[in-house]
Amino acid sequence: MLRRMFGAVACSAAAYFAVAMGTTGAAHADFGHPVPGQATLQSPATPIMEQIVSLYNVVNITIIAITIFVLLLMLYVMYRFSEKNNPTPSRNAHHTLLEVAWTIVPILILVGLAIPSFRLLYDQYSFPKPDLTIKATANAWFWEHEYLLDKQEGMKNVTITSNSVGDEDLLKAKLGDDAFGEKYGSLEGIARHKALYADSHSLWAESLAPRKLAVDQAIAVPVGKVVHLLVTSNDVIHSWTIPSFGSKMQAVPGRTAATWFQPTKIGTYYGQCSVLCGKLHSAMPISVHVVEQAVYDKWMAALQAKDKKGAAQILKDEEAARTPAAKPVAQLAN
Ligand SMILES: [Cu+2]
Repeated sequence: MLRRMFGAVACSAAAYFAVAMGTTGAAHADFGHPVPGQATLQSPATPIMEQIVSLYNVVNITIIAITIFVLLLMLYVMYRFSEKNNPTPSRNAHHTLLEVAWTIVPILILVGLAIPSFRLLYDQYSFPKPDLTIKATANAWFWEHEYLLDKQEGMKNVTITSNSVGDEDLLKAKLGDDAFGEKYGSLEGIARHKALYADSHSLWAESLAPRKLAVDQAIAVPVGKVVHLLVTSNDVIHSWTIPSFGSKMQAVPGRTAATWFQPTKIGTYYGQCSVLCGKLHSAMPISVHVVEQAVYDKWMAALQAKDKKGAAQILKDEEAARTPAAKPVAQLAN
C-alpha cells in the first residue's frame, strides 16, 4: 500500500512538473507582458527571473506532493482503521522510529526549500558592476527615467518621461483632434468611456503594445548588459516593476533604493506601478525595450541630439522588424 501511495505522489509531481515547465518555459516565451489564460509567472528575461521561476516550480511541486501524500494517508487511515475493519484497536501509544521520521523529514524538506530561497535572495542583492545606471523617479502619475551618463565623455544625462497611452490617445492620433472632438465631445462619464473602449478595439489589435500597458516614450537598454536602477519618488510611494526581469522596487519619496537587472533576451517588456498610489495608479505602465547594442547606441545618439521623436521611431522600427506579422494580440480586460 505504501509503495503504491508513493508511486502516486511521484506520478502526480512529475505530471505537474511537466505542466509547470511547459507553461512557464515555452508558451509565453515571446511575451514581455501577461496574456489571456496565463496561469503562471511571466516568461523570464534575466538570470534572476529564471531563478525565481525555478524556485516557484520547486516550491509548488513540494506543496502539491505533500498535499497529495497527506490526502492519501488520511483516506487510507479512514478506511483501514474504521470500526468495521479494525474492531479491536491497538493499545500502542508510541512509535519511536515513526516519531523521529515525522520530525526529521519536514525539517529536511524546509532546509531543501531554504537553500535555493536564500541563494536567490543573496543574488538579488549582490549587484554586479553596472554597464549602465538609470534613475527612475515616480510621479503621480507617470515615470521619469534619467540615464546617468555625464561621467562618460561627450555624454549628457537624458531624461525620458513615459506617459500612459489610453484609448483616447489612439483615437485622437487616428482621427485628428477636431474629428475626435466632434465625435466624442458630447459624451460624458461611462458612455464616453464605453464608446472610446469599443471604437479603439481595432486600433489596439493593430498596435504592437498591449492595452493598459502602452507608453508614449519607452526606455531602452542594451541586451546582456548589467543595468543598475535607482528608484525614488516625487510624491507618494510607488513601485517600479518589470515581472519578466524579476525586478520590483519601492519608490519612496526622500529615499533612493536600488535594484538591478541583466536582460538576456531581446524584446519589449512591460510592467506597472505595483503599489496602490492613488486615483490613476493604473496609468503608470513601464515599457523597456531590450535591444542590440547598435540599436541602443543609435537611440541614445538621437536622445543626445534632443530628437525624442526620432528616438521613439528607432525603437518602433526595431520592434516592428522583429515582431512576426501574425503576432497574437493581448487584450487585457477593460
Ligand atoms: Cu501606483
